[in-house]
Amino acid sequence: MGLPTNIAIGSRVWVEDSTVAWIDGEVLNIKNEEAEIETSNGKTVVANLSRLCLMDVDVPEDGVDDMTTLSYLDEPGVLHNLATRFQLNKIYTYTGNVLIAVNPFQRLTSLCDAHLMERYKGAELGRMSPHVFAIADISYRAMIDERRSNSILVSGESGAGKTETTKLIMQYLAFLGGHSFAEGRTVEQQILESNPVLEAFGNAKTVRNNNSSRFGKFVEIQFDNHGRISGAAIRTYLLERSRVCQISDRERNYHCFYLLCSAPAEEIEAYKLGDPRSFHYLNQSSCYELDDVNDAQEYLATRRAMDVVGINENDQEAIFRVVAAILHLGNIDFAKGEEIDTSVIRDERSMFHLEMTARLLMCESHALEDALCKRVMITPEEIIKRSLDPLGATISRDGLAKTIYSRLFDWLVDKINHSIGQDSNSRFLIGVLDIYGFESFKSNSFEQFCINYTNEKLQQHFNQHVFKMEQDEYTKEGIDWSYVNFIDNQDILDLIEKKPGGIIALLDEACMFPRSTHETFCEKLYQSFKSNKRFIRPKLTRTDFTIVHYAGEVQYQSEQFLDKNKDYIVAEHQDLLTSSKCPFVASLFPPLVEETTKTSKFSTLGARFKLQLQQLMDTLNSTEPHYIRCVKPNDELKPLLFDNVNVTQQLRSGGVLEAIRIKCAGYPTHKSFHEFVRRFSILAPQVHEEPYDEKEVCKLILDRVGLTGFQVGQTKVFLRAGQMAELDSRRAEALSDSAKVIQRQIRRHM
Ligand code: AD9
Ligand code: MG
Repeated sequence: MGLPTNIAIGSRVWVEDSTVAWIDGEVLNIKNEEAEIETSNGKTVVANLSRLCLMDVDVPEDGVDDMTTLSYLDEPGVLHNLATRFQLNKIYTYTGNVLIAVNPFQRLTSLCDAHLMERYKGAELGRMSPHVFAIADISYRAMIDERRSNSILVSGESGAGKTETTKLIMQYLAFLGGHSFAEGRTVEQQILESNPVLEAFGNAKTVRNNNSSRFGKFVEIQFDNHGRISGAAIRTYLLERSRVCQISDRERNYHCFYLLCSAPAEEIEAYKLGDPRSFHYLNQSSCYELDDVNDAQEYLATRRAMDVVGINENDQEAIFRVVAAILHLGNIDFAKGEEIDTSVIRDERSMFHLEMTARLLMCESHALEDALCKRVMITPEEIIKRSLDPLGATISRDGLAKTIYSRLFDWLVDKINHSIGQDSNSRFLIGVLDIYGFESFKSNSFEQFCINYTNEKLQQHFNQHVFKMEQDEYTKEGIDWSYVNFIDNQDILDLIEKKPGGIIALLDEACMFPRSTHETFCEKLYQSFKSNKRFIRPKLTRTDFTIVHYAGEVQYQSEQFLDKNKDYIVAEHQDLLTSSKCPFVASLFPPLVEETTKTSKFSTLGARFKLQLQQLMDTLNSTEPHYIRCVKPNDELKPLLFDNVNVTQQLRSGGVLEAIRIKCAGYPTHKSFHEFVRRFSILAPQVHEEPYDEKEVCKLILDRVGLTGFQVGQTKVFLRAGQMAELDSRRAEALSDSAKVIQRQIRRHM
């Protein structure tokens, strides 16, 4: 925040504004703690001094490539710099080693062509304009030179451009480490073509992004001793399962369903498909087509990409047959049976879809009907076949659809991994992480909880890294950093993942007790975290809870937490599909071994996710990380529109400002001796006398001004927060004094 002591009448300042986040203005008057400011849009506003930030008037008109060179590293300074550059199509900006990428929402061909890759190759960071290629290049160089693994972590909210950025990184790495003269399918081609395949099955249109990834992804690219790509491993996280059978208006289901409905006529005929409007899983939303996307062409492109990644013709046929089966499955409706609490297939039409589903999955239609409408209960005395009512049968149907789809997705990932191949001899890799950013909606469920948990983990990793980089710089410059405090988010992570006693552990416990409900679960949370300052019990509800995340408060609705956390497959569904005559379908449902039945009974998604996340963190911790923060300039998905308020929110939740806070806890301003002298020599006029030692001059100036707490390193001056502002205001005074002197002299000579 601002530094009241340095703000005087005439100062150029930033003042908070509800429409543009920060607006610039000039201080007209100061009374007590209140300043009167004339803003650049012609208004006069009054604001408390502590709410103002000084403006750096020395920033070049087209902004700076690296924001750490800004004299005032604060929110308005950062925002203004990004906005200025964005209007000039400069979408990339560094904050130290972190690259900030603002989504242009238009193809900027000059920013991603092959010639450009050539120019970034081996270029020193900072010689070329900021770019994703530069980050990929330093990662690659670091891997070769230091013989250690690197990782690039891409984050940002939905639609911010993570996936597009990830693809650019992969293209660049394929360019550097590719086998340019190789014949046939190369590893790098397979890696690149895995993207369209995974997108067809794991991406969907949402209100935030027409091509939203509904899963997290970590791609590990392996290199041989010559720095050539030798293998890859793709790990995916938490595919959104509910989308398969439930979509909101203006959104779509996974792309593959629409692609298949636009397939060539033979396939449509064989699978009895046709108009997507006739399928329940698609017609819950009125959106079927995407602007600028031709589903028929995409279908063929996906099939070609499948060829490249090594999915054979037979498997491709089976995959799309299963996709078709899911559409038919969704059209099976149930009606009340003759006996109470039973259900039957509703009508002829549903019967047709039941038969189609059975035919496509290659199982008996009677068996399918039973699996949907009945449950076997095993009691110590007897085995009872119980019927489900129509609602129960519908839930059972949707459960089956979700299970089949998520197994299909996992199969694809496994297949791609197998086909690309792992290089077990590879000693270094570059990992690229494309994972969902922090989410806070009106209603937040288990998915948001897991996503935000992920972001807490990554934020901690980021903070520690930024802090360590700062420390390294201090050590290099030989300055003392022992009293720089560092506060991280370990307390939130403890709240979530501590075992025993954390939220995930309590949820697992609740899932194990048959009598628990979301009410009892919440009650338990309220009791356990009564005095935890990261946990809030919201008023007016008995089933919500709020976590104070690093990026802000999120209120979670616990209704579906228990259900969504339970990771089981209904035994009837399992038996049905294990015995499918289609080897592909059967392979999606390998028979359960006794041992796994026992453990899987108590396996929960939360616990599994926690483990996956820990493995990811272990991998990341063994690499040298690089960060890219993607920013979405507006919610309309339009080019050239930069919404300050929206971006500020993202900078806050993306941890960019958090990193700045860490910097500010130490010495936020690092100025080379030369720069420092150039800017402040006016504060010690005698410095022009010989001998001229820049370091000594810097000390002299700092002495003169009477600052304390700063440090002078080997090549730079390190200033504490606010000291740059102090120096600047002294400089302004000195300049105005000397102007007065000159004026006086001029007057005297007139
Ligand atoms: V989500 O969390 O998966 O919903 P992402 O992955 O962050 O999201 P994505 O990369 O899919 O966003 O980008 C969204 C859209 O923005 C793309 O479909 C493009 O239309 C657009 N985009 C993003 N980055 C670029 C770019 N560098 N150049 C041009 C871009 N367009
Ligand atoms: Mg994405």
